[in-house]
Amino acid sequence: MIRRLTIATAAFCAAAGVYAADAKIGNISIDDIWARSGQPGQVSAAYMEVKNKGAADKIVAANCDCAKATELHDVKMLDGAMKMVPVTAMDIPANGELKLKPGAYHIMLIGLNRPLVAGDMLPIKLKFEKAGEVTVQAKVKDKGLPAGH
Ligand SMILES: [Cu+2]
Repeated sequence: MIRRLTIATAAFCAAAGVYAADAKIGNISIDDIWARSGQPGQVSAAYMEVKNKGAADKIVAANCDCAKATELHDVKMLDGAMKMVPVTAMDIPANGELKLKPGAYHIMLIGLNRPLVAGDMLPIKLKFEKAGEVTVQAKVKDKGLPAGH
């Protein structure tokens, strides 16, 4: 009976999206993790919200076995056009948050080796400078890649 109650409570919390972060490591929690759908040979991008309850940290690397290369990218205005630029790290302020979103920081998946289909959960390994490594599950959404993603 207690076990059944626990499961019901967990399901409620997950549905309400109140308590449970999608992933957690140390003082860092990660939510709203998603990636764009795509076909083999194409590129995709992943986005998420990173919240930090501790000292400043950084995302220093990401890796997905779904792609030939996984890079950290930012989007900047260059010569009047939005262009992606690779970065070596994404800063997460102390007691603050970092949002990876379209038109800003994103994780670039280059050269997909399999189709990414809406509804799939895609594992992506993140490496934080201080907090260490954690694998998150990105939900694939049926959104193509716009210019200046
Ligand atoms: Cu990019």
